[in-house]
Amino acid sequence: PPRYQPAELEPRWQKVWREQELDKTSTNSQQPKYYALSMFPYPSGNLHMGHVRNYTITDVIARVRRMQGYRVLHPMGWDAFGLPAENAAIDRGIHPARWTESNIANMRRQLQSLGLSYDWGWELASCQPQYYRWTQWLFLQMWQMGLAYQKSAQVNWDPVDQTVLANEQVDSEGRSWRSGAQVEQKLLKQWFLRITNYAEALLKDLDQLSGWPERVKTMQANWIGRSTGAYLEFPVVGHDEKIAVFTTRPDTVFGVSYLVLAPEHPLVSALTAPSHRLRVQELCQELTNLSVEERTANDQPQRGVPLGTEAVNPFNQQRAPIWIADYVLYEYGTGAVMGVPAHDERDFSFAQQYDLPITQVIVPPGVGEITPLQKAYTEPGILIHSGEFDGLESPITKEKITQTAQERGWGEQRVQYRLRDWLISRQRYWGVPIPMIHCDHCGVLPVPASDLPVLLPENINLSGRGLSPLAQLTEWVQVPCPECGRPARRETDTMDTFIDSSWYFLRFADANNDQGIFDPEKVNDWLPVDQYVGGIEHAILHLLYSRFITKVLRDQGLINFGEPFQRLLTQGMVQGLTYKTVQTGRYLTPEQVIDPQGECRDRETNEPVAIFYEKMSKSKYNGVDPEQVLGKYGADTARMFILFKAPPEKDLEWDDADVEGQFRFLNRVWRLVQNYQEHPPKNTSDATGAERNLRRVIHQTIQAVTSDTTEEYQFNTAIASLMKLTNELTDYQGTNSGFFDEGIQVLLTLLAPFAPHLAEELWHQLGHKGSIHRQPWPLVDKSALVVDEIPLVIQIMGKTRGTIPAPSQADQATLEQLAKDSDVGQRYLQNQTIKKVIYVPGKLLNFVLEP
Ligand code: ANZ
Ligand code: ZN
Repeated sequence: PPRYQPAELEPRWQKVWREQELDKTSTNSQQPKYYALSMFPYPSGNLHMGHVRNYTITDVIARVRRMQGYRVLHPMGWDAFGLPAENAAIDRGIHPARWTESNIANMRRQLQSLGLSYDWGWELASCQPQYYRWTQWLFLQMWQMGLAYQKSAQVNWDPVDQTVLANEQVDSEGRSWRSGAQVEQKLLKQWFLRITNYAEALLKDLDQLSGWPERVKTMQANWIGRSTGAYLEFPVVGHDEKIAVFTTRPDTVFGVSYLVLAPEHPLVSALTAPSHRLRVQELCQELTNLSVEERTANDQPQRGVPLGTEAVNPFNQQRAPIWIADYVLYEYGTGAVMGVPAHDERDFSFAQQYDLPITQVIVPPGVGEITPLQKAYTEPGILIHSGEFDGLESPITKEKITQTAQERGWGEQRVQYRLRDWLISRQRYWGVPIPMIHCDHCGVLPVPASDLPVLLPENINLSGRGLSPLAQLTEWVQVPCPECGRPARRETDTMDTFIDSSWYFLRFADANNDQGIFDPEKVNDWLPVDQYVGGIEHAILHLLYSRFITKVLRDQGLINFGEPFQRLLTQGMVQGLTYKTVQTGRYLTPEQVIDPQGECRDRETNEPVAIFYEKMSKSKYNGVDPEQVLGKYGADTARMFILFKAPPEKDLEWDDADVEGQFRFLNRVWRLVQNYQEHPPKNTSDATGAERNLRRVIHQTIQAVTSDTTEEYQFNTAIASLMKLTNELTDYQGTNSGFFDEGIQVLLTLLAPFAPHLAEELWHQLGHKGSIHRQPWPLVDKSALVVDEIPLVIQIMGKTRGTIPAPSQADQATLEQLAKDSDVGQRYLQNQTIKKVIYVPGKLLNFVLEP
């Protein structure tokens, strides 16, 4: 019999499938739709194991749905703009477009060798003019809706990549998500999208997303950061201006001992007394160059200076000095706070440092004022020193005080979000040009829609970093004003690439449309995405932006849904075996260590080496190249291993022995089918107990694999079920059986989404004509699942004493009698008084005896 040779049969079937257009998207509207989508990759040049895992998961889901009769949209494309292409151009003199094209070609070939069932007719790349034309169109729509605007702002400046970054792209330590550089602050005129208009909707609609991991929803909610509180105004002594603060604790307003403005606050200059001007200017200068993280770091004393003026607390007429300080941010709330040292930690340390009064206005119930106060009391309590509010409980007083402020014209209730508008300007070449024109006479104007796309010029000098490459291209920048015709200038910023990826899932539903962004009917038909699969690293950025753009297009009347992704699966990382020196923390290759099995040491320095699993990466020498695994075992084994090794959300530890194990399993299936062909069993019609048993395993497998691939996504247990069925069938070989044929057919059909090549090959060896991937998904015959006999566990006083075979349909009384009559019963129950019997149906009887 022929041997299992994936290297030969996999490319052969891939060719046949391509010729037969097996993966073409069905347009039969009689079928229910299913949209299965993986996050499209950045074309860096080569697939890594994380990609393989992501796309394999989605592929299995898509294949199962197809066999279940859905018309499935399962597309693939390229998130093709971005800095690496530009940096490659600078480093190696290749044009970003050529570099990107050749990377795409290579990665497409790699994807195809994995047997992923994409309809390549719907492929798109965000760097193609036929795509980014509509990204520009989308921008212009947002401009018209008042959602795109330009403003001067303190922005995050990445000194390595020489570009600004959105807040979302700076981590909690103030580093760039891409270059890792410490981000600086710069005042620049930039383009923004008004995502804050959608803060409430983005938060509220998270409730609809029952198919999303809780963790991701929590991350989004925290990012949006909704606080309810009060907006309160404090008059300033000797000035007409008032200082507005946002506070979540209006109940503490009688404890205000000072006010603080952010150094950037527009009132700082007007409210600074001449005697204080010098020190105020000094501190402002010092602070404006620091990032938020540096300004608010906890490991240093707070920096502040008084302005020399005072405000009046409208509630008790007390005067409060006005300060500026590092811990108040201009970007949040009103850029000013009321300092309540007794009840806020940062205010407490600030007051201690600068000797400001600390007045308790909330005390623990039944305890009273704490003297001396060692730290801020932030718990709820009873109000004191608070005039008409004395004796009330603090939580309910929040509203009372806000209401009082409202009645007397001092303030109002306010909802505040942490979310900021989305900064989309980038001073780089390889991105979508923002389609705007600056005219000295007419102002800022949109490029007329008929002039789209604004093409990226091909002839560009990318010699080094620095000024935006487009800004240096005078002949490209110069353009007649669309309004007055006089010489004007193109906008030279390009868009953040997260805009490209915030609408591609819509375009996939109508990828080749050259008349419009898409046909709304098609998008409303295919969307929302039924299953989206991708990395947890996109929990905030990409998913939030995509939800935002979807809502914008809905409000514009283009589409009829507000949430793009019904179900979201965030797959875990693929980790590789890592060697790292214990003291010096250097990563080593397996070749650089001795005795990797026992006590591991650096071959060169003899330093002890720690062995553990960590996310695969080049710099850690722990990566496994997909091409190598494919070359050795084939795509089917790689797919099986990845799905079998861990549930999809969990991290996966790469293990060569387990890869080998899956290869052996596929070989077992292969041999089973070869034997079956050589010695076909005779069909018998008498259904013996053993035969019914086989049929039950067959249908249990259908049931398990179906739910594991459509409901819970437990591909590992699905494969375990397939292994069990294979074993069962192998045990039956040589026996004549009426159910053996069914068993083989079911095994191959259920295996098809996981190991598509092997299943197809064996299917054809059995003489079938059409593709196994066009077979209907097997259905469970409920009657086959009925068990005649169950093993009933007998317990005495909770201790298992034995198991007896029992009819599955028998009632409790019958089972009790059976148990008493059994050997176990004879031994343990004779001459005993039974106090009660606990029955777990289908499983056990527990006899509780009188002592
Ligand atoms: C007085 C007060 C008393 C406060 C108290 C807290 C406790 P979240 O939950 O993040 O919304 N705050 C307001 N604007 C600020 C800014 N621009 N920079 C720094 N801090 C600012 O927090 C709201 C609280 O953070 C506000 O409530 C304010 O301090 C401070 F016992 O006001 B609170
Ligand atoms: Zn003009």
